[in-house]
Amino acid sequence: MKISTKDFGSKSTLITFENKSGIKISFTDLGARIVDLIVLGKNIVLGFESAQEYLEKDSYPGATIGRTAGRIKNGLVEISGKSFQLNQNEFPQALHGGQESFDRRLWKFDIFDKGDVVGVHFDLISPDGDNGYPGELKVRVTHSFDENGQWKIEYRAISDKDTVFNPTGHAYFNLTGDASQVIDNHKLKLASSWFVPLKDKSEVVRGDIAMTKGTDFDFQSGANLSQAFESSNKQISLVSGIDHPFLLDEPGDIKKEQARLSLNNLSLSVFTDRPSIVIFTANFGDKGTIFRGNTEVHHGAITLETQVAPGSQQIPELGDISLKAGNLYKSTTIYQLKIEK
Ligand code: FUC
Repeated sequence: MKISTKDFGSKSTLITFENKSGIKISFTDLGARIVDLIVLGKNIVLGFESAQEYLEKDSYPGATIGRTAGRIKNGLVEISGKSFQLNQNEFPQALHGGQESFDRRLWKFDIFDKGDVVGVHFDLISPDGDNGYPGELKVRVTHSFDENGQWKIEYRAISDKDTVFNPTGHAYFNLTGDASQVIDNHKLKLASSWFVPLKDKSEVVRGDIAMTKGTDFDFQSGANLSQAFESSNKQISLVSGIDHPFLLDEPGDIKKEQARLSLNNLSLSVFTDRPSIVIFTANFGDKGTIFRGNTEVHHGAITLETQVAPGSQQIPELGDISLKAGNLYKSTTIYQLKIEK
């Protein structure tokens, strides 16, 4: 495995690993994020060419999202019987941990080399009261990569006060390697019979859970994403694509393939111990962000964000995002690349 580092601007570093098959993956300490995933000559994650571009254009692509992924209605959480007001950066909601959050911070990093597996630990101390969240939270996100094309993300955190924590990774994938290509012919397979409907354009949850069966949210036996993009389903038109949490039928088993995204001979499988995957099909309309010279089209990428589904304040069945003082938070997600010969 080859390891290299270079200056990525704004005091950040780009760390690149290359395995024997020639697959390259790179990360930066700005946002503890993935920047590149280059396979078969294509860079299949959306990314920019400098830290400054992330800070100026959009700091979510590829980033570690925290403290809590997704939207929290009115930015209000109850923790051990007390109510806390979080930063309402998408007023009145709190989105992805509030303003200037994990995705915009410079994390400490430490590269390791175990031969067939290499990786980088990213560490951050989120102070007590950060964007309204109680407790000083020490977070470690470890990205590793191996000779078999496995990219693994491990999250660890500990707080000195009772708090909430529900991080995710926000990589946008486009298996053509080009954000100007719509992903409608990417095939998605997803082990989920249930999704969480949204209330309205505010994108907070409606309060119920719905079956995917018989709807265009059903990807259980695998279907092209055009199934959703051409759909007249009201939940899909509401956000002009998919921007919904899917609940996994058999959560908690890291050995089970929960999702698979594929195009031609390339596939990406998702393994996780989280109970849900939020899928966002980059419903950006004609916003046209430029990623490495390519102007992103509507539906120019897809995220597969593993987490507890946002909305657990309204729908407790979605899971528990509380983290008790002194308890260790642990979770793992794996993205496995496969090239069919
Ligand atoms: C996703 C979506 C949101 C938002 C953000 C950038 O996680 O759920 O709607 O647009 O990313």
